[in-house]
Amino acid sequence: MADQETTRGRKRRTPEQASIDPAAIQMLGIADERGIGTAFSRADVMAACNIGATGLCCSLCGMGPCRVIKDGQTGVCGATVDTIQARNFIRSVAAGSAAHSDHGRDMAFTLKAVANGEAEGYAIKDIAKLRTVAEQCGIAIEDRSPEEIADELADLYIDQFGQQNGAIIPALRAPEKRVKLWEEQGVIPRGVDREVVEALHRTHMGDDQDPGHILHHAVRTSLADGWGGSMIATDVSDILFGTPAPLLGEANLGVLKDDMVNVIVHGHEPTLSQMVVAASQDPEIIEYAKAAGAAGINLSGICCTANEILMRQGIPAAGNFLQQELAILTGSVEAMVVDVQCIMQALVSLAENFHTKIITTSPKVKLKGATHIEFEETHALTIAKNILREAIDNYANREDTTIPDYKNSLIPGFSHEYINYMLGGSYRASFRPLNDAIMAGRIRGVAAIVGCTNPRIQHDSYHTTITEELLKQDVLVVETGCAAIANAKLGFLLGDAGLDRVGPGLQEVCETVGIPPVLHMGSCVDNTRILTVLTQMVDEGGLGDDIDQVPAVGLAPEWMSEKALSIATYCAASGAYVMMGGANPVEGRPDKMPDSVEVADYMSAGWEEIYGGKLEFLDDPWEMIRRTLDHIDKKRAALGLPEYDPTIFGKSGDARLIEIEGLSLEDRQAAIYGQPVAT
Ligand code: SF4
Ligand code: MSK
Repeated sequence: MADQETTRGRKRRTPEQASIDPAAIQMLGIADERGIGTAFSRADVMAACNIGATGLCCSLCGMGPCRVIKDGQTGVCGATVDTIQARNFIRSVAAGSAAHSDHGRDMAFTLKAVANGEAEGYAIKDIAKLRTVAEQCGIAIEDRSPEEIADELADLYIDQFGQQNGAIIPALRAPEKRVKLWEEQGVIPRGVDREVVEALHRTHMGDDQDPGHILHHAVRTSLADGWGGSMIATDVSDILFGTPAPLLGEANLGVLKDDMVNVIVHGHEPTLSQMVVAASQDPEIIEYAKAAGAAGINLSGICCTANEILMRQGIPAAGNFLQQELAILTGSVEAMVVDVQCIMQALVSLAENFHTKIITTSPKVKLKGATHIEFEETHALTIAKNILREAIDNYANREDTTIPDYKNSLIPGFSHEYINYMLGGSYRASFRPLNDAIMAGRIRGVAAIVGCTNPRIQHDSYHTTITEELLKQDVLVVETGCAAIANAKLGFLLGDAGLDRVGPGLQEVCETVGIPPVLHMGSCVDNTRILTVLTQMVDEGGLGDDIDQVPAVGLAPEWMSEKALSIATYCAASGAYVMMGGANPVEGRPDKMPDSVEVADYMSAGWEEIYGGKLEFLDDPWEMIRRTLDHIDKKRAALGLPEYDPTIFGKSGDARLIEIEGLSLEDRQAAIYGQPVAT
């Protein structure tokens, strides 16, 4: 763990205190030697504001900003601490929901362009998913071309953003009981944009000032993300670029290559990055790179763009959020091509120390000092090739490089469709085996470990500590975002590697089905895949009739973005117990300001009473582990499932085969079936 006392004292942490990743540690050492700042060093010297960190500061109007730091104190307008905290929270949820959903909107417009032959280089890759999703949305599919179906689906999806009344269609995929609960509570999103706009309206000075009422709309705004914008983003990405299935990939800075032109794509939207992948395989571009003296083009990703192309094409991930600057520090990156979200402004000034070009591509995102090559679907492939030519031209400017010799293999690509198929096979695809394993206690429960990395927490340490311990406790782990990349670097996402560190029951399941104990399910928007898995587990039967009854927990141990707050809220409103690491953004000090914990209490006990799910913030990974297991065991007991007992499993799978290997055929049969098999 990081030396928190040292951090609070605003002294610098050592690289080993700042990260547990050896590649990151090596690069942080180089940054220190060269006197180059990174997010890690800036976090050390920039102490977090205690008032802002607990949501006690309001800057919504010109009478403030007001800092409410004593019990009973109000803002100039009379706003109380709980109102100020709730308003700050919903604004973050609205921003997170907007970011995810705008991504989904852009994907829907791309689908429309592809359906009408107006998007150069794209095609509909997964026609089966197109038909499934269209049918779910009530669109006729028989005797229609994929383009006709896609055109109608795109229109329907685009309408979900501007819809004014009713319910957004993807939200109706939730379990029946959950949809009914949302309807009763009045939180079914009417339209994605409407909920985000209303969140901003309600928090304008002089509007909604009842914290419970504000948080009610925070739920609706977040559901517009998880069961709306993000779900649309995932659907369309699968339709256009293919639904992920397991393949072999690599992660960490060691994927960069000394003798090749290194291009890193960073951000979130797969539209451009998929075209850069296609362009990098174009013989003309490869020849151009060779003519520049390189062995070829080496493409890799950072953040969720990495996840998008890793799980579909096996393009390696150079790292997660906190490694964006470290990649440039290797001196080996010719171009970092960024689109939207999680892009640090510091990249431009950091890159000035090297030859790296920072290329912005989104009409929504420009960085002062960066090269802007705007992306347009109409000639996407041409633009992608132009970007790669810029990078290749920059190869001649490369000087000394230090590429850490650390990378690990992984198997990403566990879409919910693939998990379904993998568990049941082509002809009886089903979640039955997973439900049965949970019901028997072979798998104790499921944990979704997701979200960012944050320089205020030792990089990757909470993700990996929690994952390692839960696996030992027979908890199946599913992951997305930067958490997945953190654990990939640890080797848990690779077939049978790491199974020796996994509980006996889970080990049996992994060996029998042939899966890693940690399933990589994609990027931040793909948290919707986890919602779908939970829904399908409920539909399968045996684990209750709604998501809140499934022995499952969601964790974002190193979160930092507003998107993470939106994800956490929609997961809690969907029935999940969600724990976030680090400081609670809506909780002051109970000893000094009892009123300053009311909002946090409401999001925990209050939401649990209404939605069966709750949201808590904890700064101790071991407490998160303890509460995860406690919650899973309580849910098991409520379902009447046998108490978790690791001693009764581990007698099948590979372990059993090894044990009986030396026995005669008869003895083997007796060991397996209890008696020799009659012939
Ligand atoms: Fe202060 Fe009220 Fe204005 Fe907020 S809205 S800044 S609490 S006066
Ligand atoms: S990229 S939102 S740091 S997961 Fe999705 Fe990673 Fe968090 Fe960005």
